[in-house]
Amino acid sequence: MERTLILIKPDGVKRRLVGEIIKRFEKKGMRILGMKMLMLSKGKAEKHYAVHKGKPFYNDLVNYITSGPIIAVLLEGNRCIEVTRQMCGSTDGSKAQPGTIRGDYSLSIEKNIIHASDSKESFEYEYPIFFSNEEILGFEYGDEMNII
Ligand code: FUP
Repeated sequence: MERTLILIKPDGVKRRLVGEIIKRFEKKGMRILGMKMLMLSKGKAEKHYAVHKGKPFYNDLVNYITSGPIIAVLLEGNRCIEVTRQMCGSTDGSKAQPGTIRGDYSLSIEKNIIHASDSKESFEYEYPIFFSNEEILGFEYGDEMNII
């Protein structure tokens, strides 16, 4: 079963959107295998966003993601990488489709509420920055939900 990582960024936490966002993924049928609130260190933020190093927005991005608490969530579900990305919407909240998380709650490209891994490779790179393998709880949900 596919897994992905989402981060609720400092704007999402400060705007009290944590429950609203997690609710969407739960109701979609995804399993939460790990979840924590943390202040990201500068070093971990630079690692997480290494792919953007050298881009004009890189420093602001690192400063922003380290500016307040974030929520990291490890999710599991059928095709959940693509599905979470669709549910997040386009990067720029002012262009994201209504009905998506960014489309409903953001007007900004920088303060865009949420991060979600964009591929299996990204997930494999990103999740160890936030979770040790012992923190990923692969328990049975007792699923009547064959949808996932
Ligand atoms: P996404 O995959 O939608 O989160 O977006 P990207 O990986 O392209 O960008 C990562 C983050 O960089 C975005 F969430 C916001 C920030 N960013 C900017 O601030 N300015 C830009 O022009 C592009 C991205």
